[in-house]
Amino acid sequence: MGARRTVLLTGAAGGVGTFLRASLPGYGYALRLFDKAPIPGEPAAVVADLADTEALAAAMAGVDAVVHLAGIASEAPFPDVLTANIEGTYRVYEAARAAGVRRVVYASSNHAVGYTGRPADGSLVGADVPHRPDTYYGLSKCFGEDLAALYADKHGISTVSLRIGSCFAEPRTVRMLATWLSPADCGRLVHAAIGAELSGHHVVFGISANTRRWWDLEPGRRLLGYEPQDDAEPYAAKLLAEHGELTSDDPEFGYVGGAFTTM
Ligand code: 15L
Repeated sequence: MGARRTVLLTGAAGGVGTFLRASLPGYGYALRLFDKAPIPGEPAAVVADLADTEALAAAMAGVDAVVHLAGIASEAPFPDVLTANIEGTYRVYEAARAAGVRRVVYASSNHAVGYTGRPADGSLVGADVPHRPDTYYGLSKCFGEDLAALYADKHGISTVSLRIGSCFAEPRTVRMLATWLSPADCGRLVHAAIGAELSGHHVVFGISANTRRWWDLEPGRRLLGYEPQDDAEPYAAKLLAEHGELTSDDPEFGYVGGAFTTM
């Protein structure tokens, strides 16, 4: 890799994409932006669908890594999820393979394992739990992780799949006091995932160092050197005054995927 690495950001107009457009240049990356929607203030961004093979191939040429964020970010009818997330992710990997790109950072989601229950003994949920999608959306993230494994084994493209919790400017719900990924920690995590010296496919949770977390951050530390700096706890008093503590029979408390398990 050259001194200034070029990173393709798919879904660059979205929520996480917007945070990363702000943070990644600070780590020294040159960003190439791709989204089906125009991005205000970014005239050089490629405005195209992932189904536009030529546009995707051109955007992929010469990049050092891809951060694949594009797709539907919540539950949706299966045909929509199929096109945007399942076919879309396949198209990204095919384009990466054809262009000789060796590293993908894949925006997976906690919803790939959303039906995983909170351990009764207070232990942490590891990144190695089996897939238990809570929605078609979560199922598409399981597919993406398995596709990443296939392209690692067959084509030598290494992927770090980030099972992102709740990446917003601030935690919005009581559940997010545990699942929040701050924008700054998101930048730290993606930077660590782009640069990590590893091969194969690896999965880590993407959350901040939240006092109330119950998903294991250790694999991210060990594999990537990801050291989150933020904690949702300063937002607890306000959110709890508004909503109260979660009860143990509430899916927001009991399942990794929270309310997605009831959608
Ligand atoms: C996700 O995967 C979604 O993209 C996001 O909108 C949040 O709902 C988040 O999960 C979450 O679990 O809070």
